Amino acid sequence: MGKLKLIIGNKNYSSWSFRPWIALKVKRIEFIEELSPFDFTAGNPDFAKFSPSKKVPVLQDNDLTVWESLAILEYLAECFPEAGLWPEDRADRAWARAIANEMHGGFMSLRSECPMNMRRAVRAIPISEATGRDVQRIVDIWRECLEHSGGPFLFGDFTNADAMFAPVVNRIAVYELSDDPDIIRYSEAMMKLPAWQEWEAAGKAEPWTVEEEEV
Ligand SMILES: N[C@@H](CCC(=O)N[C@@H](CS)C(=O)NCC(=O)O)C(=O)O
Repeated sequence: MGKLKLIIGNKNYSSWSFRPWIALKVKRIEFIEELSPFDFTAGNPDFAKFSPSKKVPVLQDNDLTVWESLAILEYLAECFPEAGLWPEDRADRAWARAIANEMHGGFMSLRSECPMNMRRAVRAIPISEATGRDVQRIVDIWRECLEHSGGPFLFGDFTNADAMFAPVVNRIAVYELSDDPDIIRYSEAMMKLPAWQEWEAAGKAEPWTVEEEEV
């Protein structure tokens, strides 16, 4: 294995890029980062040069290209078994994978109504019933995991499950979607991570504004 390179989009908005990035940082896995900003109206033609899906994130390991955030997290877990990217216990591991997949394929309403935005001032907005149901399901998932593990992260230590939900932590905070004390405690633990702080500061300092993402 050579030096890993992670190609990401705008830190302020690219929720899918945030997932493998925060996992790599929290687990102190060395990697080179390359940011290729996206432009929603025209798309970024550069993405086609390195990404089979023309989307970010993409992980390059020498000649190997891995795309799709969850596939990247799985690859990292295989390459770095000592990092504990999935829980050690087999049942917990299955559970963590189930909720990571639920996140990857679901919560469309929340994702489209409340885009991740690291620099957004905290302000509630009216949300649809469908988004309310998405939030309730996420609250239930997190509470069940935290009750079982005791926290501070979903399965005790930080795992890929937390990485997959990291952008939702931002959405719940900036759109004021939950005042449940367990959810606030978990969100604070996530947002206090030095890796989180590093990403957020970089996102806030970016020059690009994507109107479609400003709700
Ligand atoms: N299912 C993909 C989603 C990737 C994705 O939608 N990435 C967005 C940025 S957050 C993107 O590249 N958008 C550019 C475009 O659609 O042109 C994953 O998990 O990585």
